[in-house]
Amino acid sequence: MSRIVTVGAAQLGPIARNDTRSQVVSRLIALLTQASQHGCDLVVFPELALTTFFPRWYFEDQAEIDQFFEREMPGPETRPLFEAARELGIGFYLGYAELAEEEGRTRHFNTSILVDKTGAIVGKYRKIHLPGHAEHEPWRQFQHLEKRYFETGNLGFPVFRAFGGIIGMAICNDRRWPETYRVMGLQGVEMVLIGYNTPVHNPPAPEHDNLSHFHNQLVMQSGAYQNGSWVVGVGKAGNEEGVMQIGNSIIVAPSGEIVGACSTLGDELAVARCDLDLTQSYKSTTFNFARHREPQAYGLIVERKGAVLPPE
Ligand code: CDT
Repeated sequence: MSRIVTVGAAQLGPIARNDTRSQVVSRLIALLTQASQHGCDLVVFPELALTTFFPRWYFEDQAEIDQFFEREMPGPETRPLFEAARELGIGFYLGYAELAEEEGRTRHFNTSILVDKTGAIVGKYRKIHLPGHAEHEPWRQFQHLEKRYFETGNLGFPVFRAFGGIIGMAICNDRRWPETYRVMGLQGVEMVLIGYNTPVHNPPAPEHDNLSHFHNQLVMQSGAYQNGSWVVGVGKAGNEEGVMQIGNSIIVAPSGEIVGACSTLGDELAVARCDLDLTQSYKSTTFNFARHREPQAYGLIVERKGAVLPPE
């Protein structure tokens, strides 16, 4: 048996601070059109795909920050993307900054949505592992103020029945945490979609800079293998407002092998035919959770946040 989902990893080159939403959306539609020519069912765009990665700057004026956020989805500038998806019969994953009126207040989330081939939103995820810092740190070459501009996601790690399978979402830093994949793995996830913005340079740990591609691949390949799931990771690439983004977008099979990859630092589409039934040989053998997991031994994972060392 096979259940093929043809996936396009739609990497984006830099987005300038002054680029309009309409300019960016036309780039997304160009990639969607290309994906249609390759027979794609589903296209994955990066995290915060409608704007530059604005948490690299410190802003005090909330109105200035809110310019990077979407108040509705689709809104007037993003609707053409949804219409193109419907006309082409392709679904997509899109990352964006979400401004929501909830619980009587304005809330800010780093969000992704899953849109089906009819242009309908069938899933939403709000980023849980927010990296970086909340206060201005002038010593850095650039800021990473996600902890200032976003709230921690409040939707958990849901999965969705879509595209003939079980699909989950995560955003950027989430991909470095095994819990992300496992919570979805425990819901039978067959394909995890991940958008990201990863700078080559990590100011607190510059000694890791030359390992940025290795770590990107390592976490997604292990997440795929250990949960018997496809993983599609799609980044921003190239020099965005003076900060180099890694790109290195990849499509990973449940074996952990990379079966599709972008090779440039610009807008680029990598395509792979992903058989969701390939997940079964992992989910029913080595990673048969029902048979082999030992949750009674895993309590610390949810009870404890930081490491506590044993007494000397
Ligand atoms: N956007 C985002 O989450 N970026 C982080 C930077 C961390 S630096 C290692 C990421 O995990 O790629």
